[in-house]
Amino acid sequence: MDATPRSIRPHIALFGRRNVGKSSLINALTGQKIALVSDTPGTTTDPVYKNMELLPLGPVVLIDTAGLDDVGDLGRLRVEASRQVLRRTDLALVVLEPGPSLQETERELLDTLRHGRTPFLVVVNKCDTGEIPASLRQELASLGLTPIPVSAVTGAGIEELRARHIQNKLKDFDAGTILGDLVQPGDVVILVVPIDLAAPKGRLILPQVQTIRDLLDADCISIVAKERELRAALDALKRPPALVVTDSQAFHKVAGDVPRGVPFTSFSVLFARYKGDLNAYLEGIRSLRHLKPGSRILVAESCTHHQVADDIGRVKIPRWMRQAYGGDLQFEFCQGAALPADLRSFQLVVQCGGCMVNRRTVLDHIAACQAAGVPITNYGILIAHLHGVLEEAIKPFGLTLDQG
Ligand SMILES: Nc1nc2c(ncn2[C@@H]2O[C@H](COP(=O)(O)OP(=O)(O)OP(=O)(O)O)[C@@H](O)[C@H]2O)c(=O)[nH]1
Ligand SMILES: [Mg+2]
Repeated sequence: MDATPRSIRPHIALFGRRNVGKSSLINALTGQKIALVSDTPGTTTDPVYKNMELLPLGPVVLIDTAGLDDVGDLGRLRVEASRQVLRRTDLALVVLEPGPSLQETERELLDTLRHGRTPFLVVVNKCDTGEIPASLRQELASLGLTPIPVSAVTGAGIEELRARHIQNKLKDFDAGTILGDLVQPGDVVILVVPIDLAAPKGRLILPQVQTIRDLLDADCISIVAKERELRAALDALKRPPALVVTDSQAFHKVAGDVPRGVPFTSFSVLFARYKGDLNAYLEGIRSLRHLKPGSRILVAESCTHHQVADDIGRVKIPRWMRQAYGGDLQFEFCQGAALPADLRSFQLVVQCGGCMVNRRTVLDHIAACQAAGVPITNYGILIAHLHGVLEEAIKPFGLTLDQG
């Protein structure tokens, strides 16, 4: 908890053929020997994530990947893993060598990037061995691209790449605000945090900490109280708070104590909005009425956490869903940052909160579901709905479950 969470750092990934110097470039950019370098093609086999302070930008995640031209059965798996990284990247660095022309895999990658939305830069490494050939420059120019010459070995161009090009490309990167758009400077916001057996010892969980930080950034005052002290907290104020945010579990109790006219919502709704797309998730909730016996539901967990006896995704959600919509629902589970390639056989995807992955990853899942015509919602929104509190919790956003 000491460092900026990885999930809100911009993810910068390097892609290119084997041996072009991707790992060397990571080392040159950070000034540290963090990635393994050798002249044997295929040195990097799995994506390597590294939290870094990339000055002057600040905290980022740098991702080294395996070469896109790897061959053989294993090679193909590595290429697929590199492609998956692209789907959660906020800035892609395409690394080339000063050869006469682009190679097949490089053309394909540039084609994908030019037609997608991920910002990218084209970097030609090893410029100590010679200038960028005019033919390569022309080929790139015909695609509307200007290469940035660098040398990971001599350090030429590295400062320019880091301080100017990467900085420029990421200047619009926005980790977003959790509730900064709902409050005014000086507002008092009450956060209701139950401390029960499930609460981790000696600390708060990341969403609670992030919300407090977000309120400080918005020049607001946060009051943190357990549900039992909420009334006393309200009594201590001269005027009603601008907003009350509660853990979903305590929603009913809190609803009884919040004065009329004071908007209140849950952390799960705030984070569904912040990490995903609240409107898409509400569409998923509206689709629940179409569930039938035998409907297949995919529960997507982004991290491979240790399974506990009463696991939310594996145990509680299926149990509550079967209670609400019938015992014949079929549940499947997937883990990791990627969804299965074919989603069409599912009637619903339930995405976890994604607290360990970046927003780009979650938005990629939403886009994949929408492309397959499969509704998607997330844990927090579904649980709020199953507990009958969603309608109330989305009111501060001017939303209702009826619309759409
Ligand atoms: N002359 C020169 N050699 C370089 C430069 N950058 C990397 N190399 C050399 O190129 C070789 C490959 O470097 P890596 O950084 O391992 O390349 P990679 O793209 O990570 O390779 P894979 O992990 O195999 O895909 C090593 O021998 C490096 O020393 C450079 O700027 N100039
Ligand atoms: Mg490498």
